[in-house]
Formats: sequence, structure tokens, C-alpha cells
Amino acid sequence: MTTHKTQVAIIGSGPSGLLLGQLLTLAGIENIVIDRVSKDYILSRVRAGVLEEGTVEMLDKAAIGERIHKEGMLHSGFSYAFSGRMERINLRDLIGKNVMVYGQTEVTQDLMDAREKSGAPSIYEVDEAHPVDFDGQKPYVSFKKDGVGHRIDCDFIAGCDGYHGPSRMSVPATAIQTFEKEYPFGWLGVLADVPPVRHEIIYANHSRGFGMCSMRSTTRSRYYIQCAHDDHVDNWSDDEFWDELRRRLPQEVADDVTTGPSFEKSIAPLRSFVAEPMRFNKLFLAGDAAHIVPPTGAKGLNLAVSDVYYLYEGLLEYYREKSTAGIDDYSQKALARVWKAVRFSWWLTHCMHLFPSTTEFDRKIQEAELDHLAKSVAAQTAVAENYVGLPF
Ligand code: FAS
Ligand code: PHB
Repeated sequence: MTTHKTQVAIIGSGPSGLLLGQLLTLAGIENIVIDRVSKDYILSRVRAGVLEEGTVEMLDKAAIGERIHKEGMLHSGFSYAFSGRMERINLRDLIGKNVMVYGQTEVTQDLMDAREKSGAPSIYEVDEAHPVDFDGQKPYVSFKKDGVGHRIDCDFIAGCDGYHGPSRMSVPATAIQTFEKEYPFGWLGVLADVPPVRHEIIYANHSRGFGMCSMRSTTRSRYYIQCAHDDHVDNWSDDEFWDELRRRLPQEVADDVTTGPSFEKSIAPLRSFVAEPMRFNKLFLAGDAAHIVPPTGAKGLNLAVSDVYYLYEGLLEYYREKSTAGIDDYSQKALARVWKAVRFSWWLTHCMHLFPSTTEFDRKIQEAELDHLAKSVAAQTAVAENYVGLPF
């Protein structure tokens, strides 16, 4: 058995774990990050695309904002289409804020580069990682690496290991309550090196199902169409994808779509999920380990960042002022923001998608909701506040 010692052991090297690790390292708080897969595998996963202003501020605080400000695309609004119409939410005019389009893959790469430069320890491709004795005073993380047993003795464990990770699963069922809603559809997404159809994101409500136009740069586009929850990427040739996407867009937009070969094609299930609480004595859950939102509202990655903000501030206060006030408040503070984002993502998903149960009446309600949004500054302001991210 190889024994390591640190202050904070972090399970998971996604955005949550890496951002927490980077902030702790900058503050001189020792930490070790472990992950079950390789760096390359983590970077191969195509996920989020929109960063809230608060997220960008946190990445600046983590001293990895340089490339974001160089290569990120600042968006002052986004559009939504329904009944052949295109309407826009002018974020900047409504609430003086923007969002930054910069892929999660790039955020993760920047965090990995920073960790490499800092020399803080990370161990990849571990097996059987588990948080142990987190209810006691001597928590540790056990794992195997190349068949050899390891343990990390620590003060605290950060479970940043995503929805399927071991941290939440290690909490006794009697100590945790979960809230879940599965949506009866998924998102089929493609990445293609073609110019985006418009320079801002478009969410499209259509009688055939939801469609969406996003991007990663001025030469790389990210498109999605709603698909059956049990659909498979092999059922969709590029041509079939492009044809279906264009059917779901207003004609003047569909006519402008530049098609081309996709180099990434994947289907993401849509679910809402929240675990309460997010702290179990010396174990803290952060990011997807604690909650999942449908990608509709672009909240998943951004919630991971606000969790890390609350957890980092609490740990900093503990180590610098020997106060547990911040870590004691962590779960309540994080969950208050999580549930508001879960609500917004749920609302926008219901406005924009075709459910198997959707009736003609439901379609008229969706149309009325989106028409009211187009004509009410109050409604637009409420959407804008949520889309750019509520205060931390
Ligand atoms: P992550 O899941 O990113 O990272 C968890 C890490 O823990 C992984 O690297 C994993 O390998 C590791 N891990 C798991 N089990 C382990 C074990 N046993 N031992 C050690 N390590 C272990 N959000 C948006 O805002 N917009 C989107 O469009 C969007 N699209 C998405 C599409 C998909 C397919 C998925 C799955 C998510 C999407 N999300 C989106 C949400 C996503 O961006 C997450 O919110 C974000 O990755 C959260 O980051 P983490 O909490 O770090 O979790
Ligand atoms: C993306 O670019 O992947 C993206 C953007 C906004 C969303 C979801 C996904 O709401």
C-alpha cells in the first residue's frame, strides 16, 4: 500500500476538480487530484459551450483566463425561433451582462496546463477510487493504480467525480435525498469545421422537435437536434442530420446553414437531478456529482463553477482563520443557486422541446409563452438574468 498525505483529496479531474485544485494550489493549500481515465479521454468529451460572467471571473481568479479573453466569443444576446419567427434576447441591453462562448474542452485544457505548470500532483487512470471514513476525523481516499493499492490521508475529500462517480454513491442512503426528472428525449450533437450559421446561439422550437445552432469559433460549429432518448448516432448520417436540422429552423436561417463532415457526433441524455445535502462531514460533493441539468439552459458547467466558488471560499476560511463557518454553509449556499438553475433549465426545456405527451393544446401554450417573451421586457429580463447566471 502506497500512502500519500495532503490537505484536500479531489476525486475527479473534470472542470470541478481541476478548478478547485487550481484555486487551492494558488492559495498554498495542498491537494491531490485523481481520475479514473486519462487526460486525453477527458479532453475528448465534447460538452458545454457557454460560460457565465461569474464563471469567467472565477477562471480569471484561477489565473487561467488569458486564452478565454483572446479566443472566447463574447455574446450580448441569443435568439430563439418558433412558428417561423426569430426573436432575440438582448442580454447586454436588458441587464448589462454578456455570456462567453468558449468550449468546456478548452477550459479543461487550460486547467490541466495550469496544474502541470504548478507541479501539483494528479494521478490518472486509477481504479476503484473510494472516499473512506469521511464521517470520522481521519478521512482518506483509497484507489488502485496499476494493481497497487494507494491511500490519500487528508483533511477533506472533494467528490468532483460526476454523476456516475463513487463519491455520492458512498453516502449512506439514509443520509442523502435525491430529486430526479428524466426527459423522454436526448440531444444529438455534432461538431463540424464549418462557419456558424449566425454569430449568436439560436434555440429553435419546432413541431418536429428542438434544434439548436451554437459554435466553438468562427470556423467551428456545434449543432444539436432533439432525438429519441434511445436513438443512436449510427442512425444518423451527416446528410440526415443536416436535413433534419434545417427542417427545424426558420427558412431564412436554414438557407444559410453551411454543411460539412462532422468530426464528432454524440447523443446526450437529458435529466434534472439534485442530491441533498452536498456535504457529509469531511466529504463535499461538487458539480455533476451533486446535480445534473438538461443542457438547454447552458447551466451544468456553470453550476460546477459556483459550487467550487463556495467550497473554495469555505476551505480557505478554514485553513486561514480556523473557522468552519464557510464549509458549514457550503451545502445550503450551493443548493440555493443550484435549484434556481434547475428550474430555469427545466422551464426552457419545456418551452423548446416536443414531448411524446405534447398535445396541440400544449403547442399553443408553448407558442403563447414564447410570444409573451417576445413582447414583454419583464419576461425577457427574467430570462436574461437566469441565462447570464444568477449572482454567486
Ligand atoms: P465531469 O463529469 O466533467 O467530471 C467528473 C470526472 O470524474 C471525470 O473526469 C470522470 O472521469 C471522473 N470520475 C468518474 N468516476 C470516477 C472514479 N470512479 N474514480 C475517479 N474519477 C472518476 N453543460 C453545459 O453547460 N452545456 C452543455 O451543452 C453540456 N453538454 C453536456 C453533454 C454531456 C454528454 C454531458 C455528460 C454533460 C454536459 N454538460 C453540459 C454538463 C457538463 O458540462 C458538466 O456540467 C460538467 O462536465 C461538470 O463538470 P464536473 O462536475 O467536473 O463533472
Ligand atoms: C453548446 O455550445 O454546446 C451549448 C450552448 C448553449 C447551450 C447548450 C449547449 O444551452
